[in-house]
Amino acid sequence: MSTDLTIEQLRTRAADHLMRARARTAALTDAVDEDDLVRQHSPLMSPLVWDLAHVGNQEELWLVRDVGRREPVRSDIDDLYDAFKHGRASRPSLPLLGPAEARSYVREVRDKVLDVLDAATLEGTPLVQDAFAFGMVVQHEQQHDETMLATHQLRAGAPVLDDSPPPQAKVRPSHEEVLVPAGEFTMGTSTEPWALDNERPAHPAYTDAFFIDTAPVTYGDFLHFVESGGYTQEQWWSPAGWQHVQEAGLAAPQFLTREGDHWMRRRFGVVERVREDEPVTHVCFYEAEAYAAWTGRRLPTEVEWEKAARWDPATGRSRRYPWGDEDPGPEHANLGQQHLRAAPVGAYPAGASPLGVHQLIGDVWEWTSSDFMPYPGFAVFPYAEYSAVFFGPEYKVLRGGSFGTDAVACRGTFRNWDFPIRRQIFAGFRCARDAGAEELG
Ligand code: AVJ
Ligand code: FE
Repeated sequence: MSTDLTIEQLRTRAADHLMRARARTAALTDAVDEDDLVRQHSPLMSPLVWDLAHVGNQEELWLVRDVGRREPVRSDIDDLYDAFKHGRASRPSLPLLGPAEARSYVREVRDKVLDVLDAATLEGTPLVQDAFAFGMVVQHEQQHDETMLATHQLRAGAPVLDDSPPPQAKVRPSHEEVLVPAGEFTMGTSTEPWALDNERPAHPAYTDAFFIDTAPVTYGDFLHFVESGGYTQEQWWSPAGWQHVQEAGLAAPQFLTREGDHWMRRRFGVVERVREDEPVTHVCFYEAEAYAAWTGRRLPTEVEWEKAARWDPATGRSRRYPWGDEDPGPEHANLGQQHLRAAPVGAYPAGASPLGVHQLIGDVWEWTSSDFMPYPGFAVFPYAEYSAVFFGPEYKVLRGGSFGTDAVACRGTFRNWDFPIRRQIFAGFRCARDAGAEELG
């Protein structure tokens, strides 16, 4: 999204994004029968029908009531769809709207929102400036679409989603790792109109020199660690990680099983051989950390990740994306649920950063070693429950988006976070290491 759109272009842009998000929500919820919509597929996830009405309720709160100053559509259900009032595990026992009611609710809200959008000035207050509130609601719906996609992955039963293969590898990235020199760069943003509060403001950030992998760690790489007994060797694990791997009985990435002499993977209902050159997916932070230690390396910090993704050594500027300032296209990155898996390493040479780091955007969310903390100068906007209440050491930052992340909810500055034990999300990682003095010449 560029800032120099006219008000009418902005209105069209917001309407297009609303429509695209809703088409995806509809596809994810129409793909299964009513029983599957109301059922809980995992205690970690809401029933799909909760996500559906929750998306509509957030849209009603922000766009119908707040921006539009219209009468509520259904204030009686606000409490049911407040994520802070009821944890995911308890949601199936709530008196939720049924599938037909939820569908008509989101339709009614959307009709009103399109009226509000037609009439909105889209300037004047920070909430409507550059159609921010519409952008925020679109991102919220796309984030829940990714969450619903994770529910689909957890769901038992026959495949129901379109599964088109990702592009093949076109190149082998020429180095396993690249050197990022010491120095400051600009992290975060003060200009990206739809950036969320935790991405702001732009500020100088310093790193020492470090090496970072040119590609995410693949299944082939990771399974060497598994097969060498890594999950039973305490020395690779942090104390918290070692405790977790034992308590949870982890032995391999989620959804993998050993069959004879090869590994099989269940992926959206399809059971297939693991692809060695595909980024490892569905590992928790502790598994990522242990693998990195086994190779004598570590996870990148969040600052290192963003510097590798955005810093342009030729100009000293930070780009919007690794490839430049253009919005993501299909040649740059595997985003938007176009494919139901990460693409093999080397599939997106056009998306590489100036330093030659590939696939930072799309494919898999990448665990960083950093806690989710506010940037210097952070200000809550427009509500504390998006980011601020989550700041602290319990959450680790993930970067870059996955094949299930829509481009509108994925920027070079975008920050995601989760508990270090979570692995139902589409998460992998890449490794980094300090640059020793001898390598700096
Ligand atoms: C930013 C992905 C961690 O799903 O919990 C959805 C996004 N916030 N509804 C989440 C979100 C409120 C959030 N993450
Ligand atoms: Fe939400």
